[in-house]
Amino acid sequence: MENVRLIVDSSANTLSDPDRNLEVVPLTLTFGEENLLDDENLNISDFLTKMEVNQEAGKTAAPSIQRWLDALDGAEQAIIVTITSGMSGTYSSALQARDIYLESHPLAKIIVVDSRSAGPELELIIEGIEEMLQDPKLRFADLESKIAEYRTKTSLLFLLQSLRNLSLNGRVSPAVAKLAGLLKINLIGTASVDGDLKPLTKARGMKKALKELVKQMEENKYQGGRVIIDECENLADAEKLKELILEKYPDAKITIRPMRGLCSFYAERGGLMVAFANA
Ligand code: X90
Repeated sequence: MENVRLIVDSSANTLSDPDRNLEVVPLTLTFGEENLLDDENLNISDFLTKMEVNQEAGKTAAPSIQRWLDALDGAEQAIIVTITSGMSGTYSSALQARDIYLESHPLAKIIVVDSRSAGPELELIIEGIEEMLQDPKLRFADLESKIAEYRTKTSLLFLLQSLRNLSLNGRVSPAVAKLAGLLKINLIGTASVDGDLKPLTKARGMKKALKELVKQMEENKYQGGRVIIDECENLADAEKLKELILEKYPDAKITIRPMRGLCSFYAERGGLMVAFANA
């Protein structure tokens, strides 16, 4: 199927790419008076330093409806994939934009997918959709259920060394926020069915934490397919994790990418997010 525009928010850690017909809509990051757009112009390592020296907590905001409308402009068929509605207003602003767009473009077809996840799992979902679109016989009307089915095969795990920004911004429950006070935490967690942060376990030391991630992948029925590891200033551990996965699954297809602004803000320095697909 041709001419389907793919639109994703910047939590997917990806950049707009005309060759993929892919548009990325930025969230906003705020420190004091300063608003930064999470787009290709953002210097992530400056931004991380700014975040660390900043005394007051930063904030983030979902894309405005207008930004979604700009991304939809002129599209006859589009699929929007957003960060989890369980932790952000991004999905809701995309739904509102769709309704407004359809008023002026009544024949347009737009699907909005709530990923119930963040980061690399959004990229996996987009890749899955790109594969579906290769089928010339596929009808747009069948896409929504196909995407829902594909989503049952993708998962997200993450490793966080700090929960500071998540708890200061009220994005985790008070019980989870309590963990943030612990020093040198290596929290391993996953996206819950509702798309909230779900802690699974804590690990002492990075070596154990990486082993634990692989163990959790196995428990989540990983069998050696596609993996995307997103890292926040932690390429070294991302590469170690890749090696550990390849030791057990030599055919695994693994990509490592740097996080963009939104995920860097919440996962913080050292954080890893791992998305994988089951056979
Ligand atoms: O301002 C906004 O609307 C954006 C709020 C986003 C909050 C969550 C970002 C999470 C990023 C942290 C670890 C992964 C947890 C994912 C659970 C679904 C990364």
